[in-house]
Amino acid sequence: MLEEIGLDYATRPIDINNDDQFAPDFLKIAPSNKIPAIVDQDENISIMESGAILLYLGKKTGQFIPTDDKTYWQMMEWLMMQMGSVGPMLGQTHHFVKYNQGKAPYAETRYLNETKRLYGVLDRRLADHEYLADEYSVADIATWPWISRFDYQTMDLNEYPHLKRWYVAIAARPAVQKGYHVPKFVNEIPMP
Ligand SMILES: N[C@@H](CCC(=O)N[C@@H](CS)C(=O)NCC(=O)O)C(=O)O
Repeated sequence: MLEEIGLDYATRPIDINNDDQFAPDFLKIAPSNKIPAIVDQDENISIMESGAILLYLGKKTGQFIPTDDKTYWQMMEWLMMQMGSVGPMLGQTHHFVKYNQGKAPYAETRYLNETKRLYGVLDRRLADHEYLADEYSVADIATWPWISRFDYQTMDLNEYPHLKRWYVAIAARPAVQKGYHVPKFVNEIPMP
């Protein structure tokens, strides 16, 4: 998002494997001890939760928040779908299927089934929409990074052609190509 809107920013990596998210200074800006969180020094304001951060930055710069009422509410419903379903459920798939395979077969099946359901929901939406709302918006910006971990989720994007088309198109955006490697290079953008 910060690359898309073109604001100056600096990153402060929080190593969640080292419990940096529980440091008192971080808890002041992110009381729920989760990344990401931002501080806007122009306004002396801090914000946690990716959905709130995206809406804040979109409103601040007048970008990626649709101005037309109908499209605005489409953006809002798909952003909320990410916050309530895509993020939490695919996150559980990462936990059980990628990082703790074999420990809880019931949970692996449950979250993998939910992941497949959500890929299907997104695929059907994108069958007749270029983006989740009628224009590229914070709903796409919130959702794309979770789909970029299709390999962690053992998902084959080729089985979801509309989602794949959307994923590849967004991956080609210069801001995405740059932002993917912030704060540091880990891997190339995965391609189906
Ligand atoms: N709903 C939050 C979820 C953020 C989240 O789950 N962050 C994880 C990393 S992807 C985290 O900070 N985990 C640290 C912990 O649980 O202690 C958002 O969208 O910002």
